[in-house]
Amino acid sequence: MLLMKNLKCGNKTLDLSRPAVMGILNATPDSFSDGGLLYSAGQLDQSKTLQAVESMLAAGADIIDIGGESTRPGAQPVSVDQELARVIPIIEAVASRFDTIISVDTSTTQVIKEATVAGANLINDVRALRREGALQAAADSGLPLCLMHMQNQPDSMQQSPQYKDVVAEVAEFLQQRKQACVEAGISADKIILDPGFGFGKTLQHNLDLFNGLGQLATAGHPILVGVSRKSMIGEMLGSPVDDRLMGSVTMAVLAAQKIMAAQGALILRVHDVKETVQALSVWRQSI
Ligand code: 7PM
Repeated sequence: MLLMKNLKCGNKTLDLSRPAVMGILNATPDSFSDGGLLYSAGQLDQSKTLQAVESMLAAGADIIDIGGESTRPGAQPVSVDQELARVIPIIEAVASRFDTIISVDTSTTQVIKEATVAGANLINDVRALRREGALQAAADSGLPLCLMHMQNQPDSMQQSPQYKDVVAEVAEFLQQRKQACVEAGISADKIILDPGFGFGKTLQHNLDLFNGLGQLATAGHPILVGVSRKSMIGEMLGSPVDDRLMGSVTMAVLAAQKIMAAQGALILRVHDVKETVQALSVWRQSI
């Protein structure tokens, strides 16, 4: 397949001739590393939220990923209404104030539909559009989408993840979901693939997948990598979630190197935009 250097995201275009950075905006009160940061007195604080977006954009983020469902193991499930109430006003506020690509981190059909109207430019689904109606809603949106691999469900995925060949199985799953998208009328050049680091994987599975990134990229789709502050880094360093910055940035640069060697395109989903952008800038100028 032809190498894609630009990704059309609604009325915006994402330059993928170099690694793109997706900054995480967490609209949940309970995420594992930054949940509740944007809350005041139990309510999402609009001015804190817009400030967080502004600072990620100033630091060089290409995309802002807005999510209202915590996929943390054991997290409280959110109702559709709750998820809508968390993300739609933020998408509207960000779309009206900033010229950036807005990604919506959701698996919920109604959220996909309303987010598209509110101004989202990309759909990021950790369940790879497997919920009822999600595939059709994504197809109707006309937006690009990220399909992520997850073994089991968030509440059980870390109990005892098992694979015979993790790289082959994840690649096969993503290929099948891509096929389902194409059959639903979504053009292949709108599809981003993501191995889903930490979603039903042991440290060894995550490392095998990380080393297999080049293989995954050979399908010709942009690859999204989310390792920022995850427990795989915590396990390697023996460090808690507030002490994983250097490990996260190191893995971001290594992912860039691997994807470049495979002539692929990369999107990095990160909490620490400034540090990641700086590291990538130094990496790019030194190669
Ligand atoms: C608990 C577990 C809390 C995992 C939060 C997370 C990804 C994503 C997330 C990813 C794509 C986090 C994750 N991770 N979307 N959404 N890829 N495409 O660390 O790796 O933010 S949530």
